Amino acid sequence: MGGSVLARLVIVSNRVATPKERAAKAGGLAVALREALNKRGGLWFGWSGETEVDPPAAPKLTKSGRVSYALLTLDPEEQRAHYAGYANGTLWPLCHYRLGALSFRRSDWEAYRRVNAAFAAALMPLLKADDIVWVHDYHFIPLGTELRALGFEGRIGYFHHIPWPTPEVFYSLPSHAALVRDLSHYDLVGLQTEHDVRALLTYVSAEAKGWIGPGGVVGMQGRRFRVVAYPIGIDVDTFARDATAAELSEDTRRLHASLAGRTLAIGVDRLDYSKGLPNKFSAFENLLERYPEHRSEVTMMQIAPVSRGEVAEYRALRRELEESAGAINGRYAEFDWVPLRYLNKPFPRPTLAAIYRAARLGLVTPLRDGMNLVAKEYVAAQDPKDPGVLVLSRFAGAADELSGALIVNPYDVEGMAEAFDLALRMPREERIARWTENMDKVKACTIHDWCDGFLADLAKSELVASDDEPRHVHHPAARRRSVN
Ligand code: ADQ
Repeated sequence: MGGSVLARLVIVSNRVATPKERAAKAGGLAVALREALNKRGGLWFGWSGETEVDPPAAPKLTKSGRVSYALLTLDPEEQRAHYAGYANGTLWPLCHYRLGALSFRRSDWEAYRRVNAAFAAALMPLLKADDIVWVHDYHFIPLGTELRALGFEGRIGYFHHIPWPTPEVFYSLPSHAALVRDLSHYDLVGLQTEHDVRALLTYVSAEAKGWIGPGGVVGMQGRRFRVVAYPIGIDVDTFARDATAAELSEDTRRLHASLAGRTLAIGVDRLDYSKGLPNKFSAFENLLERYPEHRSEVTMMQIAPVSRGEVAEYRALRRELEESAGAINGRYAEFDWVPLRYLNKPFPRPTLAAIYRAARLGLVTPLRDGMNLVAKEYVAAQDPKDPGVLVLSRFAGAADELSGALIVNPYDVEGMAEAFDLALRMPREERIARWTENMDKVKACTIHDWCDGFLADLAKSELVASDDEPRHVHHPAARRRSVN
């Protein structure tokens, strides 16, 4: 039953990178998805970024080359309840193990489902029977269910960009059973790491009384699907090229002039509580306190563009960080040295590449992260002859691959300060050995491999049965598919 790789691709994601978005601004993921769509011809469907009372039920259609775009406008209250409410007020903290920040309102959950139903109803008339549909992220977990209810029988895959929590955490969500039932309507569910896969499969067997076959095949409540880890990567060649080109750039010249020979430690994270920024600031302060030899010698730069400013937790975090940065600088700054540079704005990707390359330390210390692309970008941007050291939280998905990093526990502020000190003193041979180990991993799984791997597996998956009968594990096609 294997599908043709040439079937048209339909991508669904909350934000759509339309051609208007300048190439320098678009992230690696947007570029890779656009490439996949260009290769096969396709449709990119999502939210228009706009709200309007009584919005039209049909999306706005545009086309550029082989790619069509369909953008749906939402009612403002529905959009708030879907995005700030259930997606970012409930699912985001849940999946990042932050039960203290989790808020659950039935009205948000109902709006989340209604918005998914509206997206499915708007997409359905645009679909052809043999399209391959690839749904991205936690805003759209029920989309597969809704498309099936409208009669779509083609292949649908779902990729979850954030962690999948272990069952004990997941049970805190009142709607946990419905969400996993939603996953069962996809043919393929992709997660970032084997740890995430284990977490979901443990839930499936313990709570949903499903069976697990080889190759991540799952049978549950009359449906069958696969759960597989596809660690996301970056566009390593473009990033490394940008970083090399950046050596001669005006950005690099200005940066070095401002450092006046001091060592740079860099952090780049969306301003999000999952990224562990207060702990990172405290660890830097602890470094200056316990290792005075680094005072006036190291400058830390934290780039943290503001994100989800409409959610209360994010506004509180911003205030906390402003206070903390002010306190650290007030305590340690000299008339010619500011220890912590804290910036809230986004930068073009070539500028980011230049900053990564100039930094002797890359500080990636989230409390929890699906993968963390910054860790991989930092590695790709280094000068092979004189690379910097990556300090990486064990709770980032990237820690599974980047064994050459100094792995830290972000809850252990003093331990992190010790790792920063070790990194600052690390001899060049050890830096090269660790970087080589990391760079091999980054090259082994690029964003293109990730995209092609997921789509090849989705194209191979057996079409979903329209009835609810469980198909047997011993079905010959099932056996063929489960060997991989
Ligand atoms: P994010 O939580 O956004 O992604 P991350 O993987 O680090 O986290 O990706 C952030 C991207 O934004 C990086 O490419 C980075 O370069 C870029 N970026 C950050 N700050 C920037 C700035 N100031 N200017 C320009 N660009 C900036 C979610 C999950 C992650 C997962 C990704 C991909 O939370 O765990 O790795 O999706 O699946």
